[in-house]
This record gives sequence, structure tokens and C-alpha cells, in this order.
Amino acid sequence: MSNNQAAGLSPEELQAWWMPFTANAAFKSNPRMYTGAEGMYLTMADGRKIIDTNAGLWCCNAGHGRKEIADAVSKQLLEMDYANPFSYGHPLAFQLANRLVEQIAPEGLNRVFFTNSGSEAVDTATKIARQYWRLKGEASKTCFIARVKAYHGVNWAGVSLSGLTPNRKAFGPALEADFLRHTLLPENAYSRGLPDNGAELAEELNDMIGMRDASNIAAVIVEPMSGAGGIILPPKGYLQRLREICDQHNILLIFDEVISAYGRVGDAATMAEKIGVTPDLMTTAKGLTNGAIPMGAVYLKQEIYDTFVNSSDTPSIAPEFMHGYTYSAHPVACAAAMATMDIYRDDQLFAHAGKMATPWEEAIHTLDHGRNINDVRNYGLLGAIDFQPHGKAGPSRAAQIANICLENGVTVRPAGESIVMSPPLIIEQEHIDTIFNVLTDAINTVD
Ligand code: PXG
Repeated sequence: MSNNQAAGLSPEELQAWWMPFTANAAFKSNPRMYTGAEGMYLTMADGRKIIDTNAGLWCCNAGHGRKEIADAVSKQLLEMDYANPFSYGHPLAFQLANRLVEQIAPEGLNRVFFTNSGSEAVDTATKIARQYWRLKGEASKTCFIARVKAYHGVNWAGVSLSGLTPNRKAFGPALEADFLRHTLLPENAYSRGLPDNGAELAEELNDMIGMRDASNIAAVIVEPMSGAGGIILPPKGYLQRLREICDQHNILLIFDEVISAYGRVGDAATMAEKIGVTPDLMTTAKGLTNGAIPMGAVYLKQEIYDTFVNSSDTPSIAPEFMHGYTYSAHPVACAAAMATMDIYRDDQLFAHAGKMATPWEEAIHTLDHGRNINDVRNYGLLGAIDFQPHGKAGPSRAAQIANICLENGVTVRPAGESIVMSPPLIIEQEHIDTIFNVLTDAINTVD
């Protein structure tokens, strides 16, 4: 082990922390540590500055180390470090909810429930959906329809609704769910932006409704753009059709925008806004606080909120939704989110992302039909490159390429046989040039 890469920690000091989604033994015998972050760059333990093409883990949309957020957090910690959110409030939480409705929410989603992560947002949305139908006198509507290759976090709802086999196979049964097919079609390979073919895949929802009956289905949940599954984009018209079918059959539609919200898709706050399809509930996290402090939010239609709050099932002095977290609307997270919203507005970052999406698209598609490449996809400031599996033991081509890129000053994320990227929205042409020079060389090095 290189002591340098372990940032001065001994092998024994690496043992106590059980790292998430990590091959712990492999990591601990060959650690890779970050020690700093600023703007588009991360610093490695050996002092090298690395371009971060993943905005941390799809979350630092305004770039790393934003002083405005640090100042807001430190001020809030001294003013009020914590406030009990159960039957008490604090002004910043209300101000933030109003701000999000105004600045981020797609038209019609004007109520917000705060959580501490995307996984909690997904749990919260599914609980809202089930209780909503119960309050409407349709308690049999409990089943969910999700999608193959979906990622909805790691809590029980997210595991149940996950379409990524490795994320669910070890954990046994949970929520009842059916799965629509994913929308990654070979005929759409090398599409620029949303693919043309495949809107008819949405019709499969009709078959599932035919099989289960709408009287048993609470909601359909989809990432409007699948992130962790490998940046899988919705064919043109697909999400519109899901919306229509849900409306016809009285089924709620949940968009999981944990990755796609907060400007990631360019020129819009959310994918819902960008494509003009409004879900009934929308889950978010990550870019809400620029990744600086954990926080998630579920946006929902007022009609759903009113159904709970005006229900004759609950006496007016009792909570209408028996759900919430110790840290719901944590004042420090609210302060971080408010400062993040200021940055998004003042720096016009969603418009900047939209502007940079064009050179990003040009650059990524220079890789089309390149060595061992099967597909290249892009949307907003998102990009994926799929490689032909090498069919041998050992790391995938994507993992090998990612390692070479890291040696050469760029971090990219391998996801199965794909490399996925989601750079901070502050990206400029010079970063795009470096990223694709390094990536192209790495791709041409691996057999
Ligand atoms: N929904 C979606 C769509 C996500 O992308 C979550 C829920 C869960 O959020 P939290 O905050 O609980 O992690 C996510 C998270 C990857 C990767 O490998 C993606 C996520 C998290 C970790 C890794 O691409 N997305």
C-alpha cells in the first residue's frame, strides 16, 4: 500500500469504517483517498488535482467548495443548530419550501416534504401514495410499478423498486412491484439527446394494469432519466404516454429526479419541466444542497396534501401523516439549500448547463464507433459510453479505462460496462477538452 494514497493512515486505521458500496478488502489493500475539493477539481492524497466529471456522486452541481454555502452553514450552526420539526417549526424551513416551489418545482407541485436523502425521499413518496389511496377509500391500491435497470436508493422501498439485480438479490422480499422494460434499445445507439425509437414501450403499462387491475396499483415510479443504471434516456413521447395511461387508470405517477433535478438536464430545473410532463410526486436530493449537507425533498400536488390534511379520518389535533425524521428540515440543511438556490439563480447555472450541453454533446460523440464502443449517449450535462464486454475475468473495460483516466488527472465513473459522467454545471470548454483528450487516450490504450 502506498502511504501517500492512504493520506498518512496506517492499514490498521483503515479497518473500522465499513465503507458503502465498496469492495472493502480490495480498497483497504490499495486505498484511493480524496483530501480536497474546489470548483471542478478534487485533490488526491498525493496532491494531484483531478477533474471531477461526476460532480461528486451526481450532487455538487455548482462545483466544489462553494464559500456561499460554507458561510450560510456556519452562520446557521451558531444561530440555531437544531430544531425539533415535529409539531414545531422554524422560519427557514417554510422559506425554503416556498423558494423550491417558486424556483424548482414543475408547475402544479406546490407542496414539499423534507427528508435527508434520496432513499428517504423514495420511502416517503411510496408511503404518501399508499396512504393517499386509503384516504380516498381505495385501500387495495398498494402495488407499485417500477422499471428494469432503475435505481431508487437503498431503503426498503428503493430496494423493492430497484431494477438493478445486484442491489436487490441479497435482501429478500419487500414491497410488491412489477417491472416495465428498460428503454435502452440497440436501434437507438449513438442517439444525440432523447432517442427517437421506443415510445411504444410505455404501452406495456397497459398489460400490467390488465394483469393486476388498477384497483391494486398505487403508483408507477420511474427515473425520467435513469442515472445509476447507465444514463438511460426516455424515448421521445415515452414519458408523455406513461402520464396518459396513469391518468386513464387513476394511478399516481412518481418521477424520481434525485439525479435529474437541479439543472442537470440543462435549461430547466427538472426533467419534468424540460419535457413538459408533470408527475404527481417528485423525489429529489443531491443537488438540493450541492451535496454539502444531506437533504432530500419530495414535491407533490396540492390535491394530495389536501387529501391528507382535510381527511375526516384524522382528528384535526393528530398528525395526518405518521412519518418524518429527526432531521427533517434540519436548519443547517435548509441554510445550505437556500445558499445553493441563490447560486443557481445568481450564476444562472441551469442556463449555463444548457449552453455547455452543446459542446459536451459534440465532444462525447467524437467517440462514436470508437475502439470497443457499443453506444454513446448524452443529455444535458450527462454522458455515457458503453463498451463491448471483454468476456474475461477481471475488471471491465470501463473500470480499466476509469483507472487510466484517474492516473491522468480525470475521474470518471464506471457503471458495469459503461462509463458515466455528470460534471458540475460550472464546466467550461477547457475542461471538456481535457476530459475527452484523456478519455480518448485511455480508451485507445485498453484492449
Ligand atoms: N433515486 C435515484 C434516482 C438515485 O440516483 C437515490 C434515489 C438515492 O439517493 P441517496 O441520497 O439515498 O443515495 C439515488 C442515488 C451510482 C450512484 O452508482 C447513484 C446514486 C447513489 C449512489 C451511487 O451512480 N443515486
